[in-house]
Amino acid sequence: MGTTIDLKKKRLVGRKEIIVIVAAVVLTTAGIKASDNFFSPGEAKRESSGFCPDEMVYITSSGGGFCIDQFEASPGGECPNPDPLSQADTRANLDYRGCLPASRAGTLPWRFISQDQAAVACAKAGKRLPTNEEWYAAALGTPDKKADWSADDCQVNGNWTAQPGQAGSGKDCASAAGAYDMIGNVWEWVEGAVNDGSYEGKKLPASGFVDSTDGESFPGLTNQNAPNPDYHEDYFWIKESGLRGIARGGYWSNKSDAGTYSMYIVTPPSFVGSGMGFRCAK
Ligand SMILES: [Ca+2]
Ligand SMILES: [Ca+2]
Repeated sequence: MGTTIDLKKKRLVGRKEIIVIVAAVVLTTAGIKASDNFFSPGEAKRESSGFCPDEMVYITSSGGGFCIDQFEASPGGECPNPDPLSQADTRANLDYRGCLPASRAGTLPWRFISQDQAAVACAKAGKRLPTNEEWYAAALGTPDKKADWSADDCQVNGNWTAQPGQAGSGKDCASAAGAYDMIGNVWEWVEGAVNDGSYEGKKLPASGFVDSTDGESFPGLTNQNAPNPDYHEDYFWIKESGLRGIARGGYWSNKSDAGTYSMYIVTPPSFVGSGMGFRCAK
């Protein structure tokens, strides 16, 4: 059986744009659509330089790759409340048509925003909250020190000049993909909720130090006795009754408990707080 694939591309590089023209895609193999081919992981990776908007970084994933904000989200320039200090401030921002979340170094993270409101904020920018797995993939490679935090490290011990600090303050707090502050500064809402201790039918372990993952970016095992250095001493908090939102990474005061494996599944999706923020994906 013959397969003919004729894929010609030209790149036109403008000021900030890379326009990829797929001149011809001819697939004669039954069952393979052109879109499947174009967005296969390898293909998407080759296009990564032009794949994501400037304020996002590209994450390789088995699902085909995606973009995530490089920084914790902050209220964009048109927002009436650049530093929300209450849920009412957040409501006013979301109700203002021109107010979109931004991803920029040197801005304060948008706090006092619930998980549900964070999803709205991302949608206004044509984005969405990252899934739990996407957030974890984007955080991989972030250096996670267990002591002696400096101003260049992730903020987990009040080690920047302000709490929370401006996004990107710690020059060494970047993941392998180049996303900043995935550990510390503010917790970050991700998509999804846990009901009575279970996520999509799977019972999650009790609160404790992380001892493994379950292959889906949740802890598979935890222990109540000792931090595990192989999991960067990260801690998993969960309330095993009721509906709980999911936040990741820790905040400015969690010390070594914070990290890429750390999760906070304690508050309902409606919760807002001073140490809880978000970032968007698309
Ligand atoms: Ca963070
Ligand atoms: Ca840690």
